[in-house]
Amino acid sequence: MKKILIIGACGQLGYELTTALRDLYGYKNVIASDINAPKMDLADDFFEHLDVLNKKAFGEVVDKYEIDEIYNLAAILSAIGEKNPKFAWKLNMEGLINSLDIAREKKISKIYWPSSIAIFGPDTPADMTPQTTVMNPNTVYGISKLAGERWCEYYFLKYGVDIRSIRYPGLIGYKAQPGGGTTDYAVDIFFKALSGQVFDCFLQKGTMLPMMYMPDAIKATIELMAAEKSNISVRSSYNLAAMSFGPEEIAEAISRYIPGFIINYKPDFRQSIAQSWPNSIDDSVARNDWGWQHEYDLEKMTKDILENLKSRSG
Ligand code: AKB
Repeated sequence: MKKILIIGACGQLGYELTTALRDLYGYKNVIASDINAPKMDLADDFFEHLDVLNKKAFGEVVDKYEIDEIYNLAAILSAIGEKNPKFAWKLNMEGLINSLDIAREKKISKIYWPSSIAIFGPDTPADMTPQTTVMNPNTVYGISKLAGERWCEYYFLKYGVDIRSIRYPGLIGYKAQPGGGTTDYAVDIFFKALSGQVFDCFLQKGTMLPMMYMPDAIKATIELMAAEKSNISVRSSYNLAAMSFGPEEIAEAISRYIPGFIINYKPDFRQSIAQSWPNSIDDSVARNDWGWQHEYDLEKMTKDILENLKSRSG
C-alpha cells in the first residue's frame, strides 16, 4: 500500500482530507503533519510536527515513512496574508519549492498542492471565469498561488514531477475551523445562527463568490489524484466549481431552518479582496479531463451542515 504524507493536516482542508485518505488507504499509511499542535484525534504515532520551511526535517519525515505521495496544504490565506505579506510569500513559495524539490530528489510518485480562485484579480472576467484568462491577482496570497502554479507546471515540464492541483473556491465545512480567508464568513455564519446570535458579516450584501462544500472538495481532490496521468492536461491548476452565492443568499437558506436569524453587513478590508475575485467559475476543463461533478448546491449543503451540527450538539 502506498504511503501518503499530509502537510498542514490540522487545517480546515487538511483535517478532513487526512480522515478521508485514511478511510481509503488505511490509517497507518497516511502520515499527518503540521506546524501546529495536533487536534485531538490526530495526536498519535502517525503525526509528525513539521515546518514545511525546514527542508531537512521535511526530507527526514519522507525517508522515515518511505512516502510515495505528498499533499502540501500549508499556506497563509488571503486575509491573514495581507497582514504579513512578506511572511505569506515566504511560507507559500518556499513551502511549495521545498515540496517540489523533495518530490524530484526522492522520486515521489505524485504530489498535490492547492491553488485558489485568488489567482484571479479585478481585470479577470468575473462571470464564468475561464481556465485560462487574464489573472493579475492583487493579494499576496493570490500572487503566491499564481507564481506557485507556474512553478508546478515548470517542475512537471522540466523534471517530470507528477504535480496535480485545484483552484479551490471558498471551502465550507463544519469539522475544522478555516484559517484566515476571505470566504470564512460562510463557515462562521452557521455557528452563529445555531447559537441564536446575530451574524455580523464582513462582506457586503450582494458580494457573490464561488464556493464549495467540503465533501465535494475532498471528492475532487481524491479523484484528481487517482486520475490517469494521460487524462491530466493542466499541470498548473484546475478551475473547479460547485455553487456561487452572496451573504444574503446563504442567510436566507439558513433562515428557512432557523426562522428569525438576522444578518448585519459590516464590510471591512476583506470586501475589496472579495470584489477582486470572480463571481462564478467555468470548470469545464476539469469536467472533461477527469470527469469532475459536484454534488452539493447551496440548499443541499445548508441542510446537511445544520443537521450535522444539531446532531453533534445533542
Ligand atoms: C480565502 O478566502 O483566502 C480562501 C481561498 C478562496 O482560497 N478560502
